[in-house]
Amino acid sequence: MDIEKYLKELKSEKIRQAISVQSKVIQAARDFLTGEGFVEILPVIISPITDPLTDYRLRGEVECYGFKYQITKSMIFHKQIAMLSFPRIYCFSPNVRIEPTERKNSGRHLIEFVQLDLEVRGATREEIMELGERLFTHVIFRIKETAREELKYFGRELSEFVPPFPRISYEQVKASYGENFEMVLSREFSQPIWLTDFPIEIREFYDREDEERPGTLVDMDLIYPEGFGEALSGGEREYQCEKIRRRIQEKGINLEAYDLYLKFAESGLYPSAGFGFGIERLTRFICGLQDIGETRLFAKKPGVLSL
Ligand code: ASN
Repeated sequence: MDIEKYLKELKSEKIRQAISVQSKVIQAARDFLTGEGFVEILPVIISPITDPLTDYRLRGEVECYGFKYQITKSMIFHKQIAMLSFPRIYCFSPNVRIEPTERKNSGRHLIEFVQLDLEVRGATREEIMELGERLFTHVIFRIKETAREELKYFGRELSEFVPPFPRISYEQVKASYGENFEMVLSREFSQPIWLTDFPIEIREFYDREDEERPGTLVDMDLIYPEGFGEALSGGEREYQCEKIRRRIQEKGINLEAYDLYLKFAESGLYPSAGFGFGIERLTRFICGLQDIGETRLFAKKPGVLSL
């Protein structure tokens, strides 16, 4: 491990400026969500269940008292279950995703990161997208007011972001922009763009399938402009036990792995919708940084031993 690197990071003016922005982003988001009637819940770090995510991401597992716990990849299931307690929740949720080493220098991937994860009981995708737009514009507005010095340091002029943001479906985007559509889209637009209606094969089992258009999900990503890529990801959720069971099986996942979650679904979950906003990526976008490693202390890049 490169101790010199850490000493440099700890004393780096650039990283300190970025973290100062980040701390103001967190404050602004908290204020906004409190004003919207949300309750902040504390993060879950280990649990018998977590987001399956795609196969190439290895499983982070710990054994405690002979039980197998997974390290949280996202709090998706806990958010859904927490709807039984509160109608609107959010959490600054640390996630660990063991990304392939090839992503080491992508500028956008850390294996340990934090997402602002929220969920709203009974919400539609429309409502949650509108909330996402207001959250984003509120944070940007507040940062322009409270982080003038930091933005000056980065030479960053943030444009006016005016909702509603443009929308494009996955099908349209693939037809017009080809395989590398996310980056092409992100470079082409000057406003954030909503990417909607992902096909069922390329997402996990928990976002709701549109009954009128089988095979298409009622979900969305928000893509930053200026080539910064994905900002958030979310959607409406499957909440009926039978549908969840079928979706798990269609993914070729053993039902037993989600036995505990299915028990909650059997006893009744609310319909809900939500999303997760990556905090380091938001910091990277606001500061205009190429390297996400500069948005936090102790940043962990795929394949690199880090503190
Ligand atoms: N947080 C995301 C969501 O709410 C899920 C994820 O991060 N994989 O949909």
